[in-house]
Amino acid sequence: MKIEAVELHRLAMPLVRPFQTSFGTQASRDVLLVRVRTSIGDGWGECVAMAAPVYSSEYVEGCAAVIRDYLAPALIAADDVSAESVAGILRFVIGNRMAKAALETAVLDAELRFIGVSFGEYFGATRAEVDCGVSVGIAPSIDELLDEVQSYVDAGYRRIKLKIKPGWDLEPVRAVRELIGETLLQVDANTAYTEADIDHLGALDEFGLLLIEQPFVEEDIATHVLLARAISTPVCLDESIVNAEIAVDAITRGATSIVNIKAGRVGGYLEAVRSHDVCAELEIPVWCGGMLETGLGRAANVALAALENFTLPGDTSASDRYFAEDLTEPFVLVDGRLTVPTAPGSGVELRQELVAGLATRPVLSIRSN
Ligand code: SMG
Ligand code: MG
Repeated sequence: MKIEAVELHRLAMPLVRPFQTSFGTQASRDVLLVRVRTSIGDGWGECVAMAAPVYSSEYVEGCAAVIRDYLAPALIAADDVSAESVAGILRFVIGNRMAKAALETAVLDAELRFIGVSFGEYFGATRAEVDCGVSVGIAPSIDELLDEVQSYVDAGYRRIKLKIKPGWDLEPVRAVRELIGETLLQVDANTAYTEADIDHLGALDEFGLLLIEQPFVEEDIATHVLLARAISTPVCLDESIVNAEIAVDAITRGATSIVNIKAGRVGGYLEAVRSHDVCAELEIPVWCGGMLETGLGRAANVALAALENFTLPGDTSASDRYFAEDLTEPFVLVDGRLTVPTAPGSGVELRQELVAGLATRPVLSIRSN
């Protein structure tokens, strides 16, 4: 296909409740959507970067700038583009994986809509529904945390993930474990700890957690190896895993025995599928992470999570966990699961009146000059 134009849409989506992690609190999602206009039709992708560079070095304004100034012009200049060729065309730009992923997803959406194939079919999904977990932010008090967790258990979520940080770890985990009994439970530190905390983190072992996610900074594989040797709770990497090769390296070094896969973090769904495949070869289970996506990004995540080796429930929660009104038909939890869309491409349609109504900037259209 030929890419005729790339449009950037910026929206503000209020969250149903503020989400606090070890790196800060957000009350609203600063959403960047990308539409590609191509010779075979349009496609949409969602950029997962946060408003500020606090989860990763990428952030929304930076993604919009690198797409506008480098990535979109390169795609528009290419004679022939397919989803498979996007990564190669954009390789001259270092990093910026979340920005690249949004574009690749939009191109894939256009391509698959044209040939009538869904994301799930294209990725190799082996199930029609996926088990869902929910990520629970740091709360103002243990009582409020327990109320929130109970509401998710009542809604049917199959796994609870607690955000932790120094000063908010053993006590909330103990209280939640007592509340939820045998329900699957895991924790996510978003890099808030250091090597000096290894003994302290060992105290989590008594709670029978599925895993502890990313306790140390993303570049530090070595300290994760030390922790994995010191404690019985499985260590799982998120921020550190930026592509399939890094996943293999971290696994073979003993830093991670379960992997969180986020397509945006690894540069797109094609690389996410490759990451899934290499982990499967090494018999390492994976699960699908989340970045507070709208229904557009959620549709693709649910399709990814339907691959064989996604054996643990993902951070693929229902629309009402995040937003009062989603940008697509809402994803609704049924028996703790979400259904994989089967229509071509992402399989969902954006509610254009909402996309326009929630806009925070005019649409930016990048075309050849
Ligand atoms: O999409 O349900 C979701 C959020 C899941 O906790 C979640 N994501 O480190 O895994 C993670 C975080 C990153 C985003 S926090 C604002
Ligand atoms: Mg995480």
